Amino acid sequence: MRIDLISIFPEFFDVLDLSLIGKAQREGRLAVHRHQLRDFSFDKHRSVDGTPTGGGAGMVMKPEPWALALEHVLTQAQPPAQAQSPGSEGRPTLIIPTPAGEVLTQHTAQQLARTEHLVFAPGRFEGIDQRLLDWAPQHFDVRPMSIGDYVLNGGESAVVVMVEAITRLIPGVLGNPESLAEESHAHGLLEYPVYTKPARWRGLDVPEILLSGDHAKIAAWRAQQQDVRTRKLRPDLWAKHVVAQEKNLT
Ligand code: 6GU
Repeated sequence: MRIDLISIFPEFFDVLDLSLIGKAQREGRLAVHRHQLRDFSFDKHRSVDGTPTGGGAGMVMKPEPWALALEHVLTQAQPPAQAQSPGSEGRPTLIIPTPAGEVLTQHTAQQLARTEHLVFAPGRFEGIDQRLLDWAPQHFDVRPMSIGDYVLNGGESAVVVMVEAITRLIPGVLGNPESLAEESHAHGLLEYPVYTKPARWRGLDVPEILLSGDHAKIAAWRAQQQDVRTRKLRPDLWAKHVVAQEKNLT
């Protein structure tokens, strides 16, 4: 997978060189390219923002530096000779982080993990001029995306979250692929509680069933714990799960 990150703070993404995502890059499963948005602004101050037309607070990002940066990414990623026509398969996906976007879910992350090329365009200030979003579908599958119902100062930290959620699902990135099947949200439920040695710690015991060696009973207990936890902590997920189960039975 190729990932391009365009920002006025490209250093923000240095954390992606750490841990499993850094390892995936070194192993060639993933190529992350960072771009300084200001390199595509050519006025004296390399400015990327302007006052909102029509008035109002804050600043709005100009569309032209973004368009030039995105065109640069397109030419880097696909030599012009092989350029694909608009509407064809294999267009890169352009993710625009915004609290006004579709909220990222495990399902979306799984879908995005199967794409060849992701481009992230995190804005700062009050956001990017709407015309950039109106122009971009000529070249990209555009997806405005949020990571939850709260507001961040800029999209960069949301990009780090999204890249981590997506890239860990690429085959070979995670050490133990079995953890993917069992973790929270993989099947619409929260994960069961986990324990390690010692069996008794500060007067607290590991549930006895986990020491029984009876794998069927342990699996049943864990499934029941997932139900209990999800019902209690995430009634919204539980309601969806119940509906999905009813559909499967009929
Ligand atoms: Cl993607 N960006 C910003 N600025 N705030 C957010 C967000 C994104 N997702 C939740 N809040």
